[in-house]
Amino acid sequence: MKGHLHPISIAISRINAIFNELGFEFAEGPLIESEYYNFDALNVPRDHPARDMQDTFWVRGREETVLRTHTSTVQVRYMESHEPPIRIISPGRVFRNEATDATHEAQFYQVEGLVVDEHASLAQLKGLLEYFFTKFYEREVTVRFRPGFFPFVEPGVEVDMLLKKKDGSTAWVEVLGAGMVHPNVLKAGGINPEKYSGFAFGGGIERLLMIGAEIDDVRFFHTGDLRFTHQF
Ligand code: 2U9
Repeated sequence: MKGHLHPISIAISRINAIFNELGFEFAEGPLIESEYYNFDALNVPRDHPARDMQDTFWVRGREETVLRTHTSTVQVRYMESHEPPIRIISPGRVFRNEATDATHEAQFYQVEGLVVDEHASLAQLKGLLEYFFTKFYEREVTVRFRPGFFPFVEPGVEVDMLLKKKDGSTAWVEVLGAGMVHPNVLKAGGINPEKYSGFAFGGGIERLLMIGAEIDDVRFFHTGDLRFTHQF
């Protein structure tokens, strides 16, 4: 059998293509990051549990250096060097120091998006996500927001999607986190929060694929078992 792309690589290409058409630019950044870009600039408090050794891989022998826990780092760096309007999409590998099970891996892939403009709104965010999911899953998708808390956004929302399963039943499933970019985060990126607003979203790429293909164990993606990868 001929070799082919890994399902995560296929997903990243498709995500980039959908967002590129909407005027989003692809952005990437380092996997080894400073504590500043990973936490401080994102309004994560000094005493937040996410900074614990149990949740974050700290790089031994280097001060204030981590394996990035989200790709939000890329977005802060981009804001520093670009003026609004900003529209970026940043898929990439992230790391969490936690035990592995069917829904957790110590490394996984995230996709995050960021829009900063004079009148960016939650309504635009909802429309954008509905459009994206409808394209990505190639079926009509409805999205709903529930209140959620993440330090880098205010208000924050948990994003659910109404999905028709293979057996014909429908259910709301949680797919992403999102919200309006916190003014402190805009400021850290050198953007005036009085003039501009922003929205952002983030989620796991394995999770997006697991939901679409009804896969029940995230570890399948990283074992290198060709019987799995060849199904995509
Ligand atoms: C900037 C400002 C805000 C991105 C966001 C989430 C909410 C979120 C999790 C989903 C599952 C991470 O993969 S996960 O563990 N993410 O819930 N992400 S808002 O917010 C940003 C990003 C960049 C400058």
